Amino acid sequence: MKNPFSDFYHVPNAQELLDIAFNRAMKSSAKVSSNAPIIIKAKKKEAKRIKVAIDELVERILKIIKMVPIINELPKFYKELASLLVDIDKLKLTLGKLNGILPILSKIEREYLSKLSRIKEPKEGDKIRRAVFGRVSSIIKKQNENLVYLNNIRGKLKEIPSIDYTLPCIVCSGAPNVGKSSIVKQISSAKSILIQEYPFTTKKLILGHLEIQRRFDSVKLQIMDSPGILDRPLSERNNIEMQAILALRLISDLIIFIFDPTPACGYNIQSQINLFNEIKRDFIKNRNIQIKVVFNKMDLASKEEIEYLHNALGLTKEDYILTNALTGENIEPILLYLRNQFAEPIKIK
Ligand SMILES: Nc1nc2c(ncn2[C@@H]2O[C@H](COP(=O)(O)OP(=O)(O)OP(=O)(O)O)[C@@H](O)[C@H]2O)c(=O)[nH]1
Ligand SMILES: [Mg+2]
Repeated sequence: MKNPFSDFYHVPNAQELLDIAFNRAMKSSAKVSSNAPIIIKAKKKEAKRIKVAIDELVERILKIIKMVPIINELPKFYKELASLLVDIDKLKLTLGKLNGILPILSKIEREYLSKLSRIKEPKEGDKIRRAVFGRVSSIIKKQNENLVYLNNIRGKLKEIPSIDYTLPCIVCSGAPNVGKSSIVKQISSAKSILIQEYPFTTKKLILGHLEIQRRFDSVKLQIMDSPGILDRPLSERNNIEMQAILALRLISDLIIFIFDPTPACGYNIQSQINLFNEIKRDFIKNRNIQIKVVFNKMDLASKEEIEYLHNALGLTKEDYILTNALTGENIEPILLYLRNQFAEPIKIK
């Protein structure tokens, strides 16, 4: 499904909105016959300007409000992810405040058009239009904070990946800095992923794809890179870690769990094992999905470090894949594993 926020376009600030509306208003021209009395011409001209300005503002604000999907009606994954990225209550309140000014603008329009219809001198028309623009300006300027807020959260929401629910989704998970992004980069189309030597480089869910050839056809897999997760109680995890948990919980059809058997990542083996066990316990059981173990950084890992991890997890040599995600050495077994897993046509979810 397409990211429901993909049509959430740039939100103009108050000044931009006013400039657009007033410019259009001043460029508008009323239909009035050239030999009409000057007072009629003035009334028509200013009425048109007032209408164009206010209608433009109402229309643009309505468009902004409609651009934001109703969060409660979204599929669970998008709903929960949006709640992690933005304060939904604040978002609703902001939209409510913007919506609240629409009847006020319409009321001003009615009120001043009626005043305009009663003018006696052409120059009074100009005064009335200026008064309308003044009142409208102050109303819109009071909304500036709300408009800027919407434009800011838009940046975050637009980055949510578009998940195709009909294709399998493989989530790469593990502690921070173990090489998750490096592996996703090696095996998928996501080539511009940021890789750095410090933890929490990845702060959001990133989706790549991998095409698997089968006997008679091919299938596209979704490969998801996720932020690192720390071994700590769920309630203490931050919003970055919670995005990874969300992906494991709601969209994973298979999990690749990546260990760094060396001290390089900065998180000890026991904490990585605890995290692995938690994921197995909380996100694998009852869901009938597979978890594949990868020991990354094979170039740095000593024989003892690998053996220790291997024994601590109670695995056989066939149960895990040793990789060097930096060079791509031994990445092929991951691809082979995925090919085998999805050798059969996939049941649509
Ligand atoms: N020597 C070696 N370094 C690696 C290997 N894989 C990744 N690295 C390095 O480890 C660091 C972290 O790699 P990332 O791919 O960003 O790790 P990550 O798990 O995505 O990290 P976060 O997004 O911060 O959780 C980078 O400096 C990588 O170059 C490997 O197999 N060998
Ligand atoms: Mg990363």
